[in-house]
Amino acid sequence: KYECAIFDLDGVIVDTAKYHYFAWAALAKKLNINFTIKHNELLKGISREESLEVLLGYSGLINKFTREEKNQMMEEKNQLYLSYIEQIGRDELLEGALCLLETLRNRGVKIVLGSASKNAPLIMSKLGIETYFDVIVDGNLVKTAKPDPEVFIFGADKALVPYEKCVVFEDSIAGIQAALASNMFAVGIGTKEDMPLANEVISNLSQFDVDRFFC
Ligand code: B16
Ligand code: MG
Repeated sequence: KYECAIFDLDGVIVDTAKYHYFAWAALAKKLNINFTIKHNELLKGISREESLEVLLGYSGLINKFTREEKNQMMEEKNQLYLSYIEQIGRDELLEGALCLLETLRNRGVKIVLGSASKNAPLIMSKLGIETYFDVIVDGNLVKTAKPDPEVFIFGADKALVPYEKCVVFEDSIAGIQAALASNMFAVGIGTKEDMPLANEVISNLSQFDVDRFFC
């Protein structure tokens, strides 16, 4: 059986992945870049800096901008994202999230956050869910973003749990790759089509069979 559950935040616990998409789409529109929800799949889970590079790469514009201009674009995207999440409340928690956190806590399972987002602390405090987590690792604490395993390795180390005893819940291709590279069990939240490498895929956390994995 497993001992630790590691949760991604955006798109797994809270319905914020759509706000990242809306904010990148607004920037893409301004730059005349064709950017659809399918293009957005590759931006999920990766850092803000890398997301911008992928977005600009979709148009071949990658080398056209100075560092300063790129920083400005990221700032603009983040401000728009922040405006979307300003009003966020518990009604934006994704199906099954709170119930699973409660169940795992009652069973004494270690609960870790492994998010790429620098805004994770703000979202967690707005939702009032920090208390569920034994360890919180976010985009402010890691040097190398997913698909690098650093975020999950760091979280498991802080929780003092061996990597092979961890189950990771992820909604992104990069996150699934990071979990597998950490030798952890990777549960995709979404569709098999979007996350073909996941050990298993469920549509939301209410579908997770706790008894199969945790005592
Ligand atoms: P920020 P997660 C990730 O969060 C998002 O999936 C990804 O779209 C975003 O670019 C990244 O955080 C960085 O977010 O701009 O807020 O620092 O899914 O790992 O919880
Ligand atoms: Mg995510």
